[in-house]
Formats: sequence, C-alpha cells, structure tokens
Amino acid sequence: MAVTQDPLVLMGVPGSPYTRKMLSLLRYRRIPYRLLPGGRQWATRDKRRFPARPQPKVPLLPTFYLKDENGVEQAVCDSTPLIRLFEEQFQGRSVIPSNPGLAFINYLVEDYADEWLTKAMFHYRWSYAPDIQKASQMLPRWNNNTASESEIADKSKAISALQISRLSYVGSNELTRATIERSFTRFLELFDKHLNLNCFLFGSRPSSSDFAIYGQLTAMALFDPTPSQIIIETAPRVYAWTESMEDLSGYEAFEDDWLELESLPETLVAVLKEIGRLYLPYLEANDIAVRAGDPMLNTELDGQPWVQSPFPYQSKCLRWIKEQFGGLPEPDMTLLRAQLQQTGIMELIA
Ligand SMILES: N[C@@H](CCC(=O)N[C@@H](CS)C(=O)NCC(=O)O)C(=O)O
Repeated sequence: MAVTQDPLVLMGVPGSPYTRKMLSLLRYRRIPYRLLPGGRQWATRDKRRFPARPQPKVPLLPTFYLKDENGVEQAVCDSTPLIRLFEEQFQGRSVIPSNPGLAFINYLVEDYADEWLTKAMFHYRWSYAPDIQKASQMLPRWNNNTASESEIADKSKAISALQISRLSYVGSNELTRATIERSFTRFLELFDKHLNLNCFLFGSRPSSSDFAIYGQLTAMALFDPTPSQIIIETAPRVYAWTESMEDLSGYEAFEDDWLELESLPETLVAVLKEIGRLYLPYLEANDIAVRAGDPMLNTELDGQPWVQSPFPYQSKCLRWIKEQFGGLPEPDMTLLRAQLQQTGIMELIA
C-alpha cells in the first residue's frame, strides 16, 4: 500500500483506545492527518461533508483510508502493522528503537498493551455499573450527538448489550475478574516505578509501545470512572503521564535517547517479567485451544482458573511475536536471550 504525503485520513472516536493510540503517535511523529468522526450516521446523514468511503474487511476503529498503487482508496485497520508502514513512508522521529533486540521487546510490549491491557479496559468498562452507565450514554452520542433522546436511549441499550456479550471473548467473567484486576494493578505499580526514573518505556523518547499503553489508559485513566479512581489513588504518576502523552508534537527526540539493550533498567525488566508470567502463557493456551478447535479455553493463569471463548486473532499475535523474534540476526538474538533470562519470556517464544 502506497502512502502519499497528503494528510493521512482516518476515522475514529474519542473512546476508542486504538484511535487515541494512533492520533497521539501521528502528532508525535508530526505526520499530518484528517480525523473523520466515527459511526455510520455521519456518513449517511451528511454525504456532502463525508463522501462515501470504502469499507474495511473487518470494520474496526480506527480505520485508515490509504491510496493503493493505482491511487484507489482502501480501508485498512490494525494499528501495529500500520505503524510499521508509516515508519517506511515517513522519515524521522521513529517510534521503533533502532537496536533490533530493543525493537523486539517493543513489539512484545505493544502487543501486551493492545491485547492484554485491553482486557482490563473492556472488563472495567462493561462490568461495573457506573462505567456501563457512562459508556452507554456517551458511545451513541459520539456517533450522532443531535439524535433525539429516545434514539440515544435505543442505541445505548443496543451498544451496551453488544459490548457486554463480547466480554466472553475478552475473558472477563466471575472466574477471571480477580486475575484481570490484580494483573492490572500490578502493571500500574510496576509502570509507576519505571516512570519515576524514565520518561518513557525505552528511555527518553516514546516508542510504539508507549502509545499502545497510552491508548488503553485514555480509557482507564481518563474516561471510565472505576479504573480512573484506582489510577489516581494508586499510581498518580501514570495518570499524569497519560495526560502528557496526548500531544508530544513539541518533544524533541535524539538517537541516544533510547536505552541500551545491554543495560536494561530493573524497573523495565520487572514489567517484562509480568508479561512473561501472565500474557505469554495466556497466548500459548489460547493458541492451543484455537488450533484444536476447542469450544472453550480452559486454563490456569496466575494460579487461578481462566475460562474464555478462544480468540483466533490472538493466536496470530503469538505467531507474529515468534516471527519477530525468529527474524532477528543471530548476535541480537543471543544478547536478547541473555538480557531476558530472568523474565520467563524466552522459554515461551524461542
Ligand atoms: N487490532 C486493532 C484493534 C482495533 C479495535 O479493536 N478497535 C475497537 C474500538 S477501540 C473496535 O473497533 N471494535 C469493534 C467495534 O466497536 O465494533 C488495532 O490495533 O487497531
């Protein structure tokens, strides 16, 4: 897919963590963009302002509209590969560490944020009454703020019913509730400690995994009342970081801002241990269930039972992580193995 130097066009809404991930990344990278409001109502109600656009194969937010080699607009989703595509097309202010080993760790943490932290995001938003209430009120309004109250009420019911039914794919249920919440509060504690000594995950410039974490935290710190209170009370540094991540357009970045792979700070290793302890074992169990065609994933995580509907996309995530590792040059692989020795990560991906 060719990307022209015209402003990028994307569609998204304020409550979508992946939309916020991409907007903040584009601002930091100083890539011009045009944001179209999400939701079909806009497009059908005001064709002059919002001309028809192609539909993606799987409609997700954000959706980017990119011109292909023939100049034909295509609808494309999935932030992680899009970030890599924009790295090729737009020079400077890269969000991928230049050291290949560090770039691998960045890929892994980005995936953890997109696929595991999002479980906490979805869990808090759609299982606590005040959070359900707020999201049900706001989601339909983002799509159509001039709708009548009765239209909004109908949409609110439909949206919350759909999202609550999706909790089974996220893995949020009575059996897993405590594991999801403990894992999230542990992450907050570890990330708060890391941010006490480092501006970002990999040193003094932001990486794609910072933007991925930020995306999920825009929901949990800034929008959903239950996790927001937890974050403000227990990890105020993480809350402040989330707010300041929104617009890093004026933050200058230098090559030597990246950490050295040879001397990863203990606070980052602690975050990686958490990923090795919970997220990778989850991905592996999910992958086995998907490949076996099991109707249910039944496993144990953090010493507790974990039950959810198998998730085929996350099976691909594990494959992609392994491919990223397998594609590393031998010296980087060796160094990475040594650096990640105590994290439990290598045993699960190598
Ligand atoms: N892997 C995708 C995930 C995007 C995604 O799941 N977006 C959510 C909104 S935050 C979505 O569109 N869900 C489907 C829906 O709301 O119907 C990415 O990284 O962009």
